[in-house]
Order: sequence, then C-alpha cells, then structure tokens
Amino acid sequence: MAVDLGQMAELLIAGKVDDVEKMTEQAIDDGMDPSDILQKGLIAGMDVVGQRFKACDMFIPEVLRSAKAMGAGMKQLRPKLVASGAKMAGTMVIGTVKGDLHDIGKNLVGMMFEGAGFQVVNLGIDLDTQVFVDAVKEHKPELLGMSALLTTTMPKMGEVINALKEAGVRDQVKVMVGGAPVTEEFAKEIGADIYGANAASSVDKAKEVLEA
Ligand code: B1M
Repeated sequence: MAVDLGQMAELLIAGKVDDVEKMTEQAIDDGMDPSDILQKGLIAGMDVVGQRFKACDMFIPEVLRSAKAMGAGMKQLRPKLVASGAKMAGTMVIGTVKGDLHDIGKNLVGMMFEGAGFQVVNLGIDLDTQVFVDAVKEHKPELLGMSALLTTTMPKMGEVINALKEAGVRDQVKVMVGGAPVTEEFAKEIGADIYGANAASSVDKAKEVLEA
C-alpha cells in the first residue's frame, strides 16, 4: 500500500521520530517522488507545527520533537535530493546568523544546493559575524548564504555584509539571504545579491545570478 503523506505529516506533528524516519524510508523504497515526500509530508507537517506554535497550541519541547522528526526524515531524503547533482557548480558557504538557532530551512537549502552540484560548507547556527568573513576568506566560495528565522536576528545579515566590505572581500562573493521573515525588499536594503524565498527557487535564482 502506498505511503500516506498526510499521515506522515500527522506523525511529524506528533513528534514520532522513528515512525517518520521509517515512513520516509518506505516512501523512497516505493519510488515516490522525493520532492513530494518533502513538500506533502515533512514540510506540510512542519507548517502545521508553526501555526500551532504561534497559537500557543504547541510548546517548545513538542516543537523540538517535531523538528527532530523532520531531521530524521530529511536524513533519509538527503541522498535522493542530492543525487541529481553531477558536476560541481561552485562552492557555497551557508549558516544561520548570530542569536538564531533555527537550522531546518538552512539545512534544506544546503541540501538543495548540493543536489544542484554545489560543494556546500555548512557552518552551523548562531554564528558570529567574523565566522562568515573567515569562511569566505578560507573557502573562497562563489556564494555565501545566510539564514534568519527571527525578526530580531535579521539585522545580523546586514552586519555580515558590512564586515565583508570592511575585510575587502565583498566583491569576491555573491550573498544570498533567506528565512521566513526575510523579504526581497529587506534583501535589497542590506545590499544582498539574492533573496531566497524557499529552497527550490533559491537554487534557480542563485544560478541565474552566478551565470550572468
Ligand atoms: Co522558532 N520561531 N523560536 N523554534 N520556530 C519561529 C521562526 C516563529 C515564526 C514561530 C511563531 O511564532 N509562529 C517565531 C519567530 C517570530 C519572529 O521573529 N517573527 C519563533 C520564535 C519566536 C522562537 C523562539 C524565540 C521561541 C521562544 O523561545 N520563546 C525561539 C528562538 C530560539 C533562537 O533561535 N534563539 C525559538 C525556538 C525554536 C525551536 C528551537 C523550538 C525550533 C527550531 C529547531 C531547529 O531549527 N533545529 C523552532 C521551530 C521549529 C520553529 C518553527 C515552528 C518552524 C521553523 C522551520 O523549521 N520551518 C517556526 C514557525 C514557522 O516558520 N512556521 C518558528 C520549516 C523550514 C523548512 O522552513 O525555516 O522557513 P524555514 O525555511 C524555508 C524558507 O524560509 C527558506 O527556505 C526554507 C525551505 O523552503 N529559507 C532560505 C530559510 N533559510 C534560507 C536561506 C536562504 C534561502 C532560503 O539562503 C541562504
């Protein structure tokens, strides 16, 4: 019987880590489209978690279980999502800015870029401005990606861009910013090159800018 992605979303909401992992594995074995599993199963569940969290209908420990379930599913999906990336399209350094611990979306974006053939250096979360600058100097990436999920941490992205200028490396790298509260307008305001609304469209936009 085909895996029910609606049920997968419900299990994610309920924080059933092992069940979500097994179901994702089953869906992959059944030959389901990895992007359907991601969108209609995992992300659909996480959207509901977000709504309930906002409505104070779910609390941090429960949200963390759901996030863990999402991570377990993504671990299974990862090889499928990156499999299509045959040739190296360039290097991308990505991280979540200082004060921000959210990493699910950032990791997803990183996976999509791996899938598109980029070598991805994932720096992690809660990163000092200088860590981004040092990583640009060390890895000399074509692309620097920053993620922020909080309105309070978004300004850190502008600080990193300014620090890249001060370090004399701003012209060597295209900067992409994204995350739920980030907008195209904000990206322009802080001088980013690319605004990424979601993982899939970010890859297309970045390729357009890098190939221009
Ligand atoms: Co947090 N949290 N959280 N949280 N959390 C949000 C973001 C919030 C919107 C929830 C809400 O109130 N509705 C709200 C922010 C409000 C605001 O600032 N406007 C919020 C809050 C308030 C908080 C705390 C302050 C709560 C508290 O302690 N009182 C706290 C802050 C901790 C901190 O960071 N310092 C907190 C903590 C947490 C947990 C630790 C419990 C957990 C994070 C676990 C983890 O990441 N490992 C958590 C979670 C899970 C969420 C929600 C529910 C889900 C986020 C998520 O993973 N979404 C979130 C509500 C929501 O967004 N619906 C919420 C799924 C993911 C695939 O989507 O991350 O948006 P997203 O990524 C997308 C796009 O945004 C884009 O592509 C991705 C894929 O399509 N994208 C990029 C993201 N980064 C990109 C980078 C790019 C390009 C595109 O280029 C580089």
